Amino acid sequence: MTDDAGRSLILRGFNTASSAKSALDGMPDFTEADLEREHAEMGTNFVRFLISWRSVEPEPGRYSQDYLELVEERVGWYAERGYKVMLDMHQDVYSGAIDSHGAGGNGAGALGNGAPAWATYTDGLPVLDMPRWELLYLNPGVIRAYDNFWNTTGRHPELAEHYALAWQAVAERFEDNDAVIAYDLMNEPFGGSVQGPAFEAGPLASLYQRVTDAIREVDQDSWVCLAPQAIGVNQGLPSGLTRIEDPRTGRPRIAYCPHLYPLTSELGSGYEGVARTLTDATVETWQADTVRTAEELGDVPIILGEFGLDTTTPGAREYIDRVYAAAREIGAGVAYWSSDPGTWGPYLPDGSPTLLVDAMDRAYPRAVAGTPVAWSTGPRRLELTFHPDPAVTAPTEIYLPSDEFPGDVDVTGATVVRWDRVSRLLTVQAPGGTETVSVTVVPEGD
Ligand code: IDC
Repeated sequence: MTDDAGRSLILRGFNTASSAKSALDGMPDFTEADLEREHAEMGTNFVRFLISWRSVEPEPGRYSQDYLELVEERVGWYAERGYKVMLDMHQDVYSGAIDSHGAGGNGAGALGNGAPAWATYTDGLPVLDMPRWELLYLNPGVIRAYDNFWNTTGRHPELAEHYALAWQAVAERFEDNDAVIAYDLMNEPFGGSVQGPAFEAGPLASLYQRVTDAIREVDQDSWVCLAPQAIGVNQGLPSGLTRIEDPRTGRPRIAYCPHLYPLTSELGSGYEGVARTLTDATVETWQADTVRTAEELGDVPIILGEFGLDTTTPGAREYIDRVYAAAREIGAGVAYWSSDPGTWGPYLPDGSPTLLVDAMDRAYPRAVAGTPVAWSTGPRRLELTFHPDPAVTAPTEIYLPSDEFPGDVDVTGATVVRWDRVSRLLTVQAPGGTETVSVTVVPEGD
């Protein structure tokens, strides 16, 4: 993905936040001061910001500008700090109207989140609470709600149309907002009674096409991000998602944004022993499958939309480093799940940091004046190789954390434009021409 100056973006940030799912106003429990702290302590440049269909379209055909106003206000906080935003139409287990009393509950016993109550049809089939939230998907009432949404039942062709038009209302609002660069069309799609490639190449691809077309009627430039079926693909199985046409003029702006949750870590095993071997195998196959699907979709950019774990499990730091390395190798952006306070997140409810803060606060190139070929970081070292794009005049931007780069820096392979020790941003200009550029940054005197 590129910014307005044509630079390739390397995106690092959080999902913000799970707390938005059940909030009355749909907003995450996350203040501008929280963002300020995140920015200062971890140098992130990206957020996967959770929005929901229920908040966008509270009644059929009525799009809440009050809600979009609140989203826009938060987007403004990110924009002020130079972040890029991906709006994620989140859902888990279909809808907040899914509760153990069937559809149409008042939300107090909500088991899911996402779709509005008026778009939730469980047809009276049972829904029972489960020991793990993921198992809620197996409820007959939940499966039926999806079958109605995808119109597998043949009774609700209107729901997909509503979904596409809800997205169009969002895109209309953010079309000229430079910070919002991407739309994640649906969090973790679930096919109800149609599963696997039959679902991904069928109803899911049709919905994605329909939503993409609706977005392009009002927004030509934002990236449209496609997620695969979550079950299986999150755990490293291949996706059967097929290509979506982008009706915009110029190069397509489609991206692929899978998640990664190896079964071993999901079930609470530490990243050690046999579990570590299995997790490594999962990460490797996930990486290869992700690249293959991105090629299938038209050689599109990749964003790892979610990965995360309880940072107190043994080996958590190594696992996090392992996933960032995997993402780096395939040139993928990353949004960690999630910024919510707790042991999965960067801060505990009392505000004290977890090991994630240090794991996240690492050197990375943020915006590259050309096409990145490879980059890597060692302790107190960053190396970046790229093919410069002579049409891009803006400098290459590199983030350097304070613990490894406390003072001045030595740069080889490019000229320093500016090193700002407060924002931790180094900007460099490559020599002119189209020769491959290799930049190395180390602390001065190393
Ligand atoms: C989880 C939240 C948890 C909540 C659950 C259901 O952390 O508090 O009870 O959702 O709403 C995903 C989902 C993401 C999950 C996350 C972690 O996209 O919404 O958040 N996860 O379980 N897929 C795999 C993992």
